[in-house]
Amino acid sequence: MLDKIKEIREAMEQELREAASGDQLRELKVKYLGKKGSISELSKGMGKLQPEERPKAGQLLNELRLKLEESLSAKQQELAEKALELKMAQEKLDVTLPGSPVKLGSRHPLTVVTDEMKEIFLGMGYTIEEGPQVELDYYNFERLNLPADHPARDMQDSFYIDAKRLLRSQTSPVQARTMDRLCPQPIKIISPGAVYRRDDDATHSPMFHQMEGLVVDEGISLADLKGTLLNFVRQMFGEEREIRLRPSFFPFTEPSVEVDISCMLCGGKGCRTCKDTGWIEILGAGMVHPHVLEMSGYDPEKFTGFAFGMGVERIAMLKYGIDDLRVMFENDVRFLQRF
Ligand code: 2NM
Repeated sequence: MLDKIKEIREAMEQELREAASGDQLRELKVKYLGKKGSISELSKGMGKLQPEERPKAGQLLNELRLKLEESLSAKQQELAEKALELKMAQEKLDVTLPGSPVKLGSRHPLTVVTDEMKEIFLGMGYTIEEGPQVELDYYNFERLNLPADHPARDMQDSFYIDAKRLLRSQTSPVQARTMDRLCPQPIKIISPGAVYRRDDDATHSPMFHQMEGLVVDEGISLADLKGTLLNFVRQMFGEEREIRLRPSFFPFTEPSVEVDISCMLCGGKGCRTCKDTGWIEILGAGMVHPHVLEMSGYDPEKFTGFAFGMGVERIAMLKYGIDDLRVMFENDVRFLQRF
């Protein structure tokens, strides 16, 4: 029995030294410690020993079992360490290598300009109003004093959805809706947003953006309009800018004006952008027509108001010196990266 134990012990130690994988270790464990393993088999043979031999043999067998369990776990740890070392050597990272640059997107110039315009008017105490892009012709035309036979109502010029609805051709219907909602309170709003017209060339897109403004209160005058626009223009294009108002006509304002700014490229001397006039047209405006006020319930004897409207694309093109509107909607990354 003792010889047998010694024999098994030596074989086991040899095999343990030679084991090179987790699988082999598991096999050894089964071979020696399993139910039918060598050590178990020896234990079963204990009964056949002389009683005085049993304690010694039992002790040796126990030692053998413990020794094997210890060696197995030591060997297992050793193998795991080796595997990790190998893995780390193979997967060596050079953290000093230069990084590859991450491409960042940027805001679209129209977003940049729209935000800037909003900030300027918010700073003057305006609030922002939005409304539906699919609009009733009643709000888009009728409420802005455009009678049924007005040329701007031509089917050829707008995108009609059905007999009564169309894609709004301006943001003024937002202002008519706001007047309905707030009358008889005073109003001070801007309405930025997309508008739609059947146009498509280097200076016209079927979808573009407008920002209109509306102020209604007692005692509002054309001088308030002029001061407001001068303030806006100087914040947007520089403190040196001047404005000039020329008489014009819109069905929804009376009187109506077109507003020019002194050319920011030549400072007024004359250049290609201002066609040698020194002035660039940037927006339309006027005093809200008494009938437009009346249709929302405001008493035009008591309330007056001014309104203005400008194209966001046009402002952006002037600000960034862009001469073709279409680049705004082509999404060419080389163009967008400039902003
Ligand atoms: C413009 C020019 C002049 C305008 C008028 C109104 C309303 F609803 F109050 F009557 N909203 N916007 C207006 C006035 C718009 O765009 C060139």
